[in-house]
Amino acid sequence: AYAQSQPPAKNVMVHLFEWKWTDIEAECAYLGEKGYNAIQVSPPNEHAVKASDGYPWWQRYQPVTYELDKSRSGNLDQFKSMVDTCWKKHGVKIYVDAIINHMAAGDGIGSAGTSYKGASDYTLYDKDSTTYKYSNLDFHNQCGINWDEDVPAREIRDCWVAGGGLPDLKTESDWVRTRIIEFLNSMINMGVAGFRIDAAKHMNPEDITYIAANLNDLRSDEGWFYPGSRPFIFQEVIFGYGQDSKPSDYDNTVKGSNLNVTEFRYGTAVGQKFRNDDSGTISDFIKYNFPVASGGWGMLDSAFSVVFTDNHDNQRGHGSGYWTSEDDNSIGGIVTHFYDGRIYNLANVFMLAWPYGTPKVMSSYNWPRDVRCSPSGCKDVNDGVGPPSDGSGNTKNVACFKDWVCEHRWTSIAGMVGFNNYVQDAWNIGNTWHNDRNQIAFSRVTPTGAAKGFVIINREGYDLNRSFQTGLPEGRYCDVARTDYTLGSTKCDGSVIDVDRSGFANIQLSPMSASAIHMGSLMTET
Ligand code: LM2
Ligand code: CA
Repeated sequence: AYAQSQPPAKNVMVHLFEWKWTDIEAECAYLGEKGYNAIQVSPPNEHAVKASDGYPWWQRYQPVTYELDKSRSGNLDQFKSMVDTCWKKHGVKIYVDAIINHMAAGDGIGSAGTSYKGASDYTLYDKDSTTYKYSNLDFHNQCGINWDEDVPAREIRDCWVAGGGLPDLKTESDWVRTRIIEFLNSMINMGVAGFRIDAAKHMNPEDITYIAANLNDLRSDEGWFYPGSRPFIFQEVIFGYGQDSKPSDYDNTVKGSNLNVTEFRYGTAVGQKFRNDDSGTISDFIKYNFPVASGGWGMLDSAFSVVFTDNHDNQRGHGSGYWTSEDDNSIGGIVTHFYDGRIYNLANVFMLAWPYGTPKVMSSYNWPRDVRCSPSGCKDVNDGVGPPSDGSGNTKNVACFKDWVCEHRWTSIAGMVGFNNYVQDAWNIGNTWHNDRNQIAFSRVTPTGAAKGFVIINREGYDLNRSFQTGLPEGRYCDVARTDYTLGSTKCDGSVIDVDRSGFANIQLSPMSASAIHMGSLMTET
């Protein structure tokens, strides 16, 4: 008999940015096997088509209708099939990126062929032979946000975002709220399990709370979710100094379920420490008590936070990201992203090992970065480039490790998802060690003091050879940060770590690498 414990919970999501539904459906077998809990998918409803801008990724942040018929990721049947297969066959949930603050700018024809007129005429959908529309009555007056000053909440929430370009919906009105609730419920009824609320900072918290309270429970017919399950909601609120619309306005609880918030300050801290910017090193996480359950370092409580190293915006200088130089392409603002290679890999190992928030792994595609600086600042002139395509806006199939970066399949990152699952109830840290610079180690420990996992990160240009107290029971463990390990397997095709009777293990780590073992990677009892 093996002493493996069952994973008490799954908590990690991955953002498959701009993937097609068919590719996601196929990927769910892998995601399920590695222990991923959920996928954030790109906006599934009809969106603007910006041919003259080369079909940028951001066209999908301009909704035209609430029909799911034809987005760049695919059609309705493909969407439904993905939702169905991912959950029922592989236990992986789908979270939809919901764009409900605004509609498409200007006039045009959407991805499913529907024509629209900016801020005055959008045919949302037809139901029961009634046509539902947004007219000019449904939008706030155009005004732009002046980010150069201390910005009042009203301006952030009622003015038009993206340089004053995106018609801002009156989310305080019954008509608009009802349309949004119908839109989100239509997806819940297909089996969708949650939503990222895009631009939440640009809506009043009461509007989001109202919408959340009126969403259906998740599907609970045969094979779906537990009756009474509520959708998982996380609101995109980018913290900004001097801005009077802030993360702590949004960490509400509705019908017993927490409305989460994207905690951008987490990615900033992790980026700075791992990149060694801001004169800090990764030992600071231990020395200065990086938050565990409750807040710290200015961050919200863990139970309300969705955390990530980078997202689709800041990895290209949008959102909270910014470029600082054109000489060194690796300085992509304050966050770390795939371009940083091993640094990025280790930052994700840390995120998936440390007990704070709901982690989100970014899965990107490559694009030809070209950062140019002028006195007014730096910008990647290719920051709009869409996913790998045929040149006419049709997305290619995913091929990992080529055009598609697939960070979620990197050995350490994928292995740490299982680690994260197996240490869920060990929400504290113990056996901490650091070298005062860029080497750290810690155990994940339950409230009664039992260790469930142990991790070491060596972000130095030299080896780390040392005997560590892991706190774990004696046995042979598969090192999931260095091995493609199948949870539950008695085989480890890679690196094995032996823990002795008193919990010690001799560990040898090469430069820029990590080691991690947990109760789910215990292969044999001795
Ligand atoms: C978000 N969070 O609050 C998304 O994470 C972000 O990716 C979205 O902006 C934004 N909200 C609105 O949903 C992206 C992109 C913008 C782009 C918008 C709309 O970062 O650059 O704006 O989508 O497509 C684009 C143009 C901009 C233009 C605007 C309106 O880049 O120059 O402004 O459309 O035509 C005049
Ligand atoms: Ca708004």
